[in-house]
Formats: sequence, structure tokens, C-alpha cells
Amino acid sequence: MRRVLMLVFSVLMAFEWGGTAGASDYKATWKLACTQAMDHPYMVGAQKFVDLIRERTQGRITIKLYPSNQLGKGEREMTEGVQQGAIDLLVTSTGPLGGFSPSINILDFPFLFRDFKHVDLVLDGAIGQKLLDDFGKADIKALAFWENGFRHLTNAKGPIRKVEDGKGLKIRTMENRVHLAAWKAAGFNPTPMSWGEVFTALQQRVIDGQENPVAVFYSNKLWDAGQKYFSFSAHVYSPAPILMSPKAFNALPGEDRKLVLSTAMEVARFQRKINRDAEEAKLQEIAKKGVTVTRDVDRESFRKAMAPVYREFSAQFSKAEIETIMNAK
Ligand code: EAX
Repeated sequence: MRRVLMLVFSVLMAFEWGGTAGASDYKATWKLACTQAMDHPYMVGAQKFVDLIRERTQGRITIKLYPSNQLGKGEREMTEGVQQGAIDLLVTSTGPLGGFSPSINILDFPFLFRDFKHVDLVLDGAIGQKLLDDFGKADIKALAFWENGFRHLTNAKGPIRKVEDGKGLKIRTMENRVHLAAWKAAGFNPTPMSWGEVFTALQQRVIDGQENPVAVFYSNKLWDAGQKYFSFSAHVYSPAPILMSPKAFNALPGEDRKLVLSTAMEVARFQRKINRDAEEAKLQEIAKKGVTVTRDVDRESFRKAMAPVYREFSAQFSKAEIETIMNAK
């Protein structure tokens, strides 16, 4: 009887620790990828994550950072790398993620969120957790929502204050069906493109403009690619989930899994704050680089022009689902 009990106990313990060696001796070295450079808030957050994980596992788990598209042309390719286990961790916008986990596209609708407080309320609640959990169906472990930020329209041709000013403008969008549809509805001429191709395409005037948060524009010095006009449109909020390969996550003992998840969540708050706190100073720096920053954008004209995109995707995202997010307080 005693032997049976001991056997049951040891099986339960093995299950609790994720069926691998005990937490105290598990070691790993992970690769963390990203499209952005080390000065971008993605990588400031990633460095914090690296430091905390190393400290809290007494050096058992170390993470090497691969910024600036070193491990792939763009976020879609690198997300595939996470699925295959070639990349252990990826900080990415939700741009191409709808192709992996369709439900995430609900966050890509224009003018869905009122402000950062609204964003945090939704992403850090049950809706956000469900969207993270949905990635499990695509062989991806989504740990937490870090932040890219509210996206703004930039171009090389002239100041854009209301949506009509940009009619026919050739702009790059992420490889995202909702964004593509929204800019088409607004009368622009959108082209989906992975981030790694954007700077050259802007420089060569293959496209006239793009749209991204302040930090991406600033960190990539897009004024050097001829983007002389920045319209503070804040037309969509861009979350940045930190994704992990199930191969790396499932190999972890139970306690280390909990540590990785709680640390990713803790860094989410830190990373969003540093992104937000730095935005105004970066915008002023951008203006000093000779970029005309239009702050009094007629956002209502953009919101009205992009509104048809909600109807276009009403089969996938019900009015009730959208309103639950929009009206969250
Ligand atoms: O995630 O592709 C984009 O425009 C993204 O915002 C950028 O890669 C940062």
C-alpha cells in the first residue's frame, strides 16, 4: 500500500513540475526577437524581462536579444519562427497576428479605444486574457500585452489634417486585413508590407507614407526616409503581445512557468509606462528634425471614413463584442 502511495505521489509531483526535471536545476538559454532597435520601448521592456528572469532564476535561465529584424524580415516571418520553435520569444505588434489567431484582429479596429486607461482596462481584464489564450490554438504561448502604442499617419507629400487631405495617398499598412480595409474605406491607396521593407520603400517613394506610433517613427528616424509630415491621428491602438514558443514554455517546470508569466505581466506595466512617458519628448525631437507635426487632426473625419470596416467584418466580430470593448469603463 505504501509503495502505491509513494508511486502516486511521485507521479503527481512530476505532473506539477511540468513532467520535467525539478525547478531548481532546470536551465535554458532563449532567443528573443523583435523588429525594433534597442532604443525602442519593445527592447527596453525586453531588457527588463531578461534581467528579471535571470535574477529570479539565479541565472538558470538566460535570454539573448535579437533586435532590428535580425531573426526575420518582419513580424509574420518571426511569428512563424516562434511556432516552429526556432525563436523562443518575440515582441510583436498585432499586425500580422490575425493570420495566426483570428480573434486578435478585434483589437485592430480603428477608434476602438478612447485612451490608454481604456486600453489597460480591456487588455488587463478577461477580454485580453481570452485573446492571449486563443493563441494556444495556433501553437503559440502569448504571455502578456506589451505596447506599440496609438498609431499615427505620416507621409512625404504634405500636411494631412482631415481624411480628405490624404485621398489616393499610397501608404504602407501592416499585413493586416482590418487595417487594409480601413484605409481603403478612407479613400487611401494602402499596400501591406512587412516592416523590414518599409524604410527603403519610403526612401524610393514606392509608397508616400506609413502609419505607426511615435516610438517606431522616432526609433527608425523615418524623417531620413523623407517622412516630413506627421499627423497625430491616433487612428488605432497597436498592442504588442510578447509571444513564446510552446517548445520552450512547455519544457519549463511548473514554478518557472508561473515565473515567466508573472514577470511578462509585470514588465507589461513597466513597458507601457516608459512608452507613454517618452512620447511627448520624442514628438518634440521629431519636430526639431524638420518634420511638420499636425496635432489638430480632424480625427472625426477619419473615424467616419473608416467606420464601414466594422460592417465589413461583422460576420467575424459581432456588434455586441465590439460594443463590449468600446463601452468598457
Ligand atoms: O511592431 O510593422 C509595423 O508597423 C509595426 O508597428 C512595427 O514592426 C513595430
